[in-house]
Amino acid sequence: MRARRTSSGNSFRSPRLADALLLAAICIAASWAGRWAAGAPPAGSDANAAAAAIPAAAPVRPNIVYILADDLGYGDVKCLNPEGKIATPNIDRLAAGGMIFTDAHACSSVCTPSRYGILTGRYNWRSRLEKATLEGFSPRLIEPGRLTVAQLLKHHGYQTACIGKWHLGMDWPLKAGGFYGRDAASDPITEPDPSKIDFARPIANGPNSVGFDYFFGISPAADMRPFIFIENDHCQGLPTAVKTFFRTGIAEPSYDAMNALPETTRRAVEYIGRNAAKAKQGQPLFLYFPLTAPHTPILPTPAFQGKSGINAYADFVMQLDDTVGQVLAALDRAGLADSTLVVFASDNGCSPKANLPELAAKGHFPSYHFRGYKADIYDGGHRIPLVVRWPGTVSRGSHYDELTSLDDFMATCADFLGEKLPDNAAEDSVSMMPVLRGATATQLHDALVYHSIDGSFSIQQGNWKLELCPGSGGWSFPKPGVDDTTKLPPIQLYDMTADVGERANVHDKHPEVVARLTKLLEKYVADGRTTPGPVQRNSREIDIWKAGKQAHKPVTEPPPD
Ligand SMILES: [Ca+2]
Repeated sequence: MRARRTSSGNSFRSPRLADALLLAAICIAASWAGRWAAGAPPAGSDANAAAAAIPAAAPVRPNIVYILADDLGYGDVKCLNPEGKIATPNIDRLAAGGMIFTDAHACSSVCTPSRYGILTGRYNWRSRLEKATLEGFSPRLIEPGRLTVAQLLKHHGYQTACIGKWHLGMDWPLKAGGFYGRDAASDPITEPDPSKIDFARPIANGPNSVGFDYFFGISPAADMRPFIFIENDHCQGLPTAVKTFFRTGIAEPSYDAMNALPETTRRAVEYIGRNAAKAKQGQPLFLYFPLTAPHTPILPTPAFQGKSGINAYADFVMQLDDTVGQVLAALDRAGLADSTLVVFASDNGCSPKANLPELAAKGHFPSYHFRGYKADIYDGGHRIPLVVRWPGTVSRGSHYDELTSLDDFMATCADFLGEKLPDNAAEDSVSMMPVLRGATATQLHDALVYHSIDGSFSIQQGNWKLELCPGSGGWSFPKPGVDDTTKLPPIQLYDMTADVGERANVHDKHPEVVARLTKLLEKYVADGRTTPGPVQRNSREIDIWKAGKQAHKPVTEPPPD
């Protein structure tokens, strides 16, 4: 049941012919994109073979609630880390009612790229974002014409909403006319002068433009300007104040970051209640609920302050768990629990901002026994908690222990809808339906690719994990630009079965594995996809060695913080 490629596409063709074929593929794809945008009924296409490989089943349309924590570690939930010291009864209850994934990964170890992967089913590094994340005023990241899972579901009659932290960019109107950075092709984290932005005019190309009927939340991470709530395409008020919530920036005067999680939770609960009747009458709901916690600013409300007996981060995780409980209770009240697919995941690993020494002093380890944290190429960066509850489909108390990607969500939805995705959509997404239906010996992926904050690449196939950088690729030791890595090998190879903590770099003992995985990664990049299907074009030129080479130099100057 592995997703396998059936042809390499461009290895034997002349460049001109390859370009012509690509152009033809793009034209077909554009035609498909137009049909989706116009809301035309789905029709046959070349199959997404990942979905085609799945045994046929009658299409279903469950309600979907996707709760995405922000920077929650694998070891922060008790159901994955029994030795954890933070009580997470609601997430544990969700897991007990469904399936827990013990080897699930975000495609990246930071926020923006992981979200791109979840909503598009395409590896983040194929987008224009070479590294790092977007900021609050960054232009939209999801490419025009690219199909998202929200559009897919909307096309099948879903009510769709995004409530919470967007962090995928949107186009901000300028007082002088036009939009900031609409045509910016690079350097997406360069900030504009906020005084030039017209906050009273509609924002373009936000969540509403990629399939969400309704949006309420914030543009960037909870500690990034502008500190202001946005409803659909309008700011709620004007950011005439300056406030500090971990970082300093312009703010709407009444905005309080401590209120971000309670307010979005309240709105999510309201949304479920308000739309339950329509959901029961044939318009299922898709609520994408990306939380603002436990990302910085770590601001638990007074009701949770001190509750963990550990530190503020642990209190904040308890509040996050309570949010999960409120959503589950809303589904119960609305009579939707039995007809709803609930996903709980995190976009990347725990951040060192959680105050790791304080947590360790109480015996709590947010990355469990994995190496590293948020931003890193090590598993602590991208191996995340994933729980799926779907009564009647997913067995209670089940688990899946093979590699899974959050990017698999879109192909999974297409599969249970009975939809065949266009060739230029969800290129790296594999349906999880066989596993969800109980075939837990199924191996969904031949290999997975990971990406760190500095743009370093890693690929894992079976027990072997290859990292194309000398250090962490993120914030842990050896940190690029901070720690001298010149005495380290330029690459790392770990045996994740014998050495799950990624301590013994065995690249020199297994050159054949290094060569095989490198070749596979190069093929994945060149093909523009990892699922079977016609070659697709990446949104930028990709050099899998660039970040690692940059990190493998003597440190000559202090890095930016
Ligand atoms: Ca995050």
